[in-house]
Amino acid sequence: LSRLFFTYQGIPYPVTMCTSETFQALDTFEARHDDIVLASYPKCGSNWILHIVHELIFAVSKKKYEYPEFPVLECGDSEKYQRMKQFPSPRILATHLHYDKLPGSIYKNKAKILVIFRNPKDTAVSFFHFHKDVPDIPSYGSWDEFFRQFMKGQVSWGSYFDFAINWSKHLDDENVKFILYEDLKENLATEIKQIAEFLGFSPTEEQIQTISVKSTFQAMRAKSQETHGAVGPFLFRKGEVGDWKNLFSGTQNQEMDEKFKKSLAGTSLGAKLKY
Ligand code: PPS
Repeated sequence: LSRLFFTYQGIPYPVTMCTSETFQALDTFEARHDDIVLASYPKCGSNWILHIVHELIFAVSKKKYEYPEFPVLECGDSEKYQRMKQFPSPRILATHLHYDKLPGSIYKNKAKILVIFRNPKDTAVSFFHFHKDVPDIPSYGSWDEFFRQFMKGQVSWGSYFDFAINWSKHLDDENVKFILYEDLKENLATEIKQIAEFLGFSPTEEQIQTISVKSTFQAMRAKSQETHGAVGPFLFRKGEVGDWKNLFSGTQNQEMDEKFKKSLAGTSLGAKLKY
């Protein structure tokens, strides 16, 4: 599996998506005040939030959001940050990076940041299926093997727990809004309304309802080939809370509970996660 990754500043990244040249170039990236950053560990729901923000922009501006780059900030060739200078505002920048690995201009220029979390058990299960199901991504062989590597942080973008600890100190920062996958599942319209308020958009109640209908798992999965190509149906796999119960053994459950207790239970994030 080591051929899957290259390590940059201590974190494994997928060789098919990231390069050290791009990481070096990222330091020169100039964020704008009206950039919208979506920060999440993989599989916590970033495509969901991306869709909601696209829809909100469309609702308030009537402009279909066009973005000619792969939406993850740290993926792609090292020239992308030059090209991005030409893009109209607001630019939406998804990222799986730690808070302190993002370019400082994001904080200096006070871009708005949505941080999306999902409980680590469902996140791990979603990540496992993604590797197993998508033909172009090497599979881990078995769930047990994936679980071992996930717990060690030997997966793309490293450890969920390190990512969580790193962001945990910044969830109440100015310009940061914390979002939970589980809250979106429970009350989509309310969450969309809060996201709109945070971004300074004022959609009507009717627009919020329309966006909610278009943002359910079923609606997004139905359109997933149109929006995400062949990978769509794998990306929008099941969309549920608690799917971990179908794969975790009792021992694995205990091991993750212990890891959670040791690393996150005392943090503000630990108290917020629906675990
Ligand atoms: S990625 O590859 O890291 O960008 O994946 P990401 O988009 O962050 O997360 C994918 C999981 O989010 C689920 N998803 C949704 N769940 C509920 N409702 C909606 N609308 C929705 N959109 C995406 C998606 O199904 C993946 O989770 P799993 O558990 O694998 O189904």
